[in-house]
Amino acid sequence: MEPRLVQAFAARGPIRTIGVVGMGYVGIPSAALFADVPAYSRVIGFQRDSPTSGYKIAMLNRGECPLVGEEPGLANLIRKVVRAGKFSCTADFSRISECDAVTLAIQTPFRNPRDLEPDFTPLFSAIRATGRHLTEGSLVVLESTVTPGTTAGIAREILETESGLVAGKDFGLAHAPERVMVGRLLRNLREHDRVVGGIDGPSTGRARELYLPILTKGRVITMTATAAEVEKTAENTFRDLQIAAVNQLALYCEAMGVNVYEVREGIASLREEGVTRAILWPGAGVGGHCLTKDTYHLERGVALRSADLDWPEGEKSLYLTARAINDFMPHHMFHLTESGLARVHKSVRGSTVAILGWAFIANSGDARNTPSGVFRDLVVAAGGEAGVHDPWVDTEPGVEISRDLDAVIGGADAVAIFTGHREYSALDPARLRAVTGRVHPVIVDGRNVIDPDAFIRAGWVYKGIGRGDRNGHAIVTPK
Ligand code: SAJ
Repeated sequence: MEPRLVQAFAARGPIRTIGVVGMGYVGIPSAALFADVPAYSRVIGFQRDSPTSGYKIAMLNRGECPLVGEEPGLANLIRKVVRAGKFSCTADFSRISECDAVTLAIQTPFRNPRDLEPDFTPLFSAIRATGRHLTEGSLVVLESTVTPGTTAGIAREILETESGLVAGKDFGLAHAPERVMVGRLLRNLREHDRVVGGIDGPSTGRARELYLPILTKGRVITMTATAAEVEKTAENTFRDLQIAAVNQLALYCEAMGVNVYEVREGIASLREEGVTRAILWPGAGVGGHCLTKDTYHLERGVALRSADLDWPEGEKSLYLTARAINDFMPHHMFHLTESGLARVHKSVRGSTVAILGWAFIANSGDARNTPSGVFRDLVVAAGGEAGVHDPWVDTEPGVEISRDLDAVIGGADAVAIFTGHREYSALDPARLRAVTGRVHPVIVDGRNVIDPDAFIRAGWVYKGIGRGDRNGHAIVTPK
């Protein structure tokens, strides 16, 4: 006798109508790709008609893309599927009842950047709205990054309570984490392997059936729902760990008078099969909305099962230590600035510090959880003046960001490079020193984008992350 859920899927027949809840940077390209699959007859995008996002409904129904920034191919694909009548958007969640499968891609931001508690409210209300209109034989897939245990736990409970149906018997439930990068959404969704985990075998199989048609190069990797949640949070935890490992090495190299980039080149040269070292790059800190939170999701997931965890007595989680090291880097940039100013008998108090780069990542306008913000707060708290330059970021609430480099550097006692924007790799040391109007201005390189010797020769006091070989240099007064 086939399990009840297999029978329910069979009675429903192949997936034809798909619901995508959350018209954001994941939901929109997903919906467009599903709608472009001939085997799928219709895709309905569900979006709350809220003051901040309701406008997307009308835009999408006109075949327009509401996402800002360059997303190759996306605008044309949306226009194509809307004109073909295969994709439409609505705020009417009762139409979930028409869907054979429903995916939810709702942001899980922090309540506030300090307390690292994720705000699941938007996601849970979307799950509730989905449950209210769920029908027998359908499939629900969570795509948001969540704490391991959420899909098979609270999400399942909400869906069952709202629908009166039983997960694993009347409807399928799975987790399929997104791993897209802004600027390459369609490519990532088509080409990245897709992790898919159901609460049971039939749910996994049905979710695999859902995603397979949109993959061009990627394959589907199946596992349980909780394993898929662990995989997603761990893939970013491991990246954060790799960055922390090289940041720690940079701090050690500074203390031992060594150039971390020479050391890094040697380590990276080990490329033989099985002995490769995936050494990344030290820097002024780790920002963004992935690496700054996913470790805490993973830690929260295991904390819920701590009774079953075997762990060395008194030892802190390696992953939380990595977070602490990466979060220390903007503080280290502040210490380098202080020691640079001290060499010319100045302190941060009463000094002007120019911050070059507000975005958390090079050549981007994305400033979410930027380390530059931590540094700016430290300068202001110490009684300094902070100016910010960034050629990519438009606006930031409460922060004045200038696109005029000379205006920000003019009168600066110190300049701190926080983001590796391409505009900062060709700075002219002599000209910039003249712009500061200082005899020995301080430059602190947080992304290894300038030539220390060129700036030292031009009369700057140089400090760089990982540059133990230069940070104590003799001060030169150009002729
Ligand atoms: N960073 C370093 N050193 C490095 C790499 C990054 O300090 O060697 C810093 C960056 O300056 C930035 C932060 O870490 O402040 C994050 O950089 P990132 O390149 O990891 O960019 P994210 O945060 O957009 O990470 C995303 C993630 N993708 C998803 O979650 C879908 C991550 O899993 C990807 O590995 C990463 O993009 C990527 O590889 O591009």
